[in-house]
Amino acid sequence: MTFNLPSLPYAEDALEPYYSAKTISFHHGKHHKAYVDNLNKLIAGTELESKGLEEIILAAAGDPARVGLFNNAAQVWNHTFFWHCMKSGGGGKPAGELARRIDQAFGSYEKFAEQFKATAVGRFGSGWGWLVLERDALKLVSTPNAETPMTKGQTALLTVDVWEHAYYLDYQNRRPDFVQAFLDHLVDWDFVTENLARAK
Ligand code: MN3
Repeated sequence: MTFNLPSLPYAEDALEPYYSAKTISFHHGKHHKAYVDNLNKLIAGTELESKGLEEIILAAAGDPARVGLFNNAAQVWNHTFFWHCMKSGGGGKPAGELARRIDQAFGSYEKFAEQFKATAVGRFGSGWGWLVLERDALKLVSTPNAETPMTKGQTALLTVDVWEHAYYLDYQNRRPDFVQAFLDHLVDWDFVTENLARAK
């Protein structure tokens, strides 16, 4: 099986002015594509060639001989998931069952947002900030580099990419401003709601 770069769920300029077409063009067209290309090279001619992406990630996780394979496969998954976490006109408070679950877990949307931001901004170096479901509990976690929640038995609900390539063209060194804009203007809560429903 050869993996293809998945199409974006919106036009490259759909998230302007909070996430520029220039950033998306490089982030999706160059960074995400490079992970796909590397993954295809690494599985070519191996027993993993016929496997699905999640199966490859779980097979390579924690294997010192397959670090490169894990990194590229997990980054393909993380980026595809990340693109769907955003939409034009997104952000702000969620509604319905998801809002109730967030209030229950964190006290209020405002407290959730504060902790999500602290988790994502506090990740030293490259990585990801996540809202996950673990044994029916909502949790905020961050992962370094390509690490992804599925290897810890957690279900990803929402993520923000905090590698510098994700925000440097638009926000330079201001990671907190990027995460704030992500929360206020970009999050697709319908996607998060679907992920939560699917996890049950
Ligand atoms: Mn990235």
